Amino acid sequence: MRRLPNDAYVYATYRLVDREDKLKARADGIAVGLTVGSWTDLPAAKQAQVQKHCGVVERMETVEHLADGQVVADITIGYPVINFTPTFSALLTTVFGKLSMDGIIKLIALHIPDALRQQFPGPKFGVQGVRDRLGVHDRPLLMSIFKSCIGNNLDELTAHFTEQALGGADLIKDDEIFFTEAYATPEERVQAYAKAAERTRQETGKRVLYAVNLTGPVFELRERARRLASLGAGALLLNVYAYGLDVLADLARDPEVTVPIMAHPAVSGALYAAPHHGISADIVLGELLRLAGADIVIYPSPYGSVTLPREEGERLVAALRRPGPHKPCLPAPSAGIHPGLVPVLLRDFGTDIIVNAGGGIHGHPGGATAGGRAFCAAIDAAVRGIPLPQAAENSPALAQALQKWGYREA
Ligand code: 1AE
Repeated sequence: MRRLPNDAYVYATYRLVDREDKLKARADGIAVGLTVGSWTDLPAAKQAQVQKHCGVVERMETVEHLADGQVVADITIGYPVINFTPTFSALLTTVFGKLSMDGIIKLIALHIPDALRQQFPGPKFGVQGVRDRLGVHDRPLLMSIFKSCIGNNLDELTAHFTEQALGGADLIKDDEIFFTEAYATPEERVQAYAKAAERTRQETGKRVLYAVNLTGPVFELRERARRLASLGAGALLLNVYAYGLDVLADLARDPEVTVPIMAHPAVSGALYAAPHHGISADIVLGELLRLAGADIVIYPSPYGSVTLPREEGERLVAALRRPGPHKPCLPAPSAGIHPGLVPVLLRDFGTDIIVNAGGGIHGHPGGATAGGRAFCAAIDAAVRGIPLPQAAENSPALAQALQKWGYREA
């Protein structure tokens, strides 16, 4: 069979377990089975016009010999770009559809050539666009997560918003678990918080963006996203892996969705967390979310309550920033973050990040406003290379936070 040029293929690398003498047949089976063929010979698969759609085995490498005679191996398959439409349903079903159920196998690398990549939306705003909206370019951003939203009425929620805004947060986001509209609809929240944000701006001089949880039936999301943007939402929060990557992509493509989109990682652990199954975290939360158009990507940091190992987090962030046809996204390392962790977050992920905290703000002994101030002091100190205990001498809020949660120096 004649090979197409390299940039005419999507390359997927799988780490799998099999007998070494069976690897070649397994690789051929994947290349043909996920493109033009099946598990058995089909006459149609041999026809000339079909051949340009056939997958190719690019590489096979044994990584480890196991005691039972099997091996761990990496197999790279090239899938012709002409087989795809620019949708995640096409991409994922081809490279890891039924294959994801075929024994011990994990998708560990995915290379998409620019010709296909640029047909996906990518972020509309990216790092620069989000920073421009806030007018903040020289430090990490601070995001505060609403905690205890459910069961509060609009006045109570607005009071919580105001407390967070007064603490100095750049962004305030809904908790991803906030769905009920029994007490206040997203539309009501957006309008009430926009007024509250204007009031706090008079007091602090700081702009704050509210990221509203985009919820409801899937076919109503587009209209709702447009409406929330026009009512004054600062950003949209989307539980991407609950709704689907193509939902995010279609929102990102829509010119009337005029605000940044923040991807929450809810449910994604079911895809990436198993060591020998699923898809690597850097693909799930890095590569695919950027391709689909997330401006901000929330992911577990290496240090807090829900964690992702540091090397995996670094690979994920590299995928959000790698040069290519799409704008880079803002990483938001999250879960169990308190002010004492700010120096290590900056050390590992740089200053183009969002420091994102819920409990670390609301659990501050002085309340949410003091919690925000403690983070602002920690971010300022970390950017200037000042040890946190030294910075705490001038910030009672930071001193209280360090006393409660401790700290880690970079
Ligand atoms: C990785 C997701 C983190 C998240 O969704 C969340 O709500 C964190 O809250 P805290 O900061 O752990 O209280």
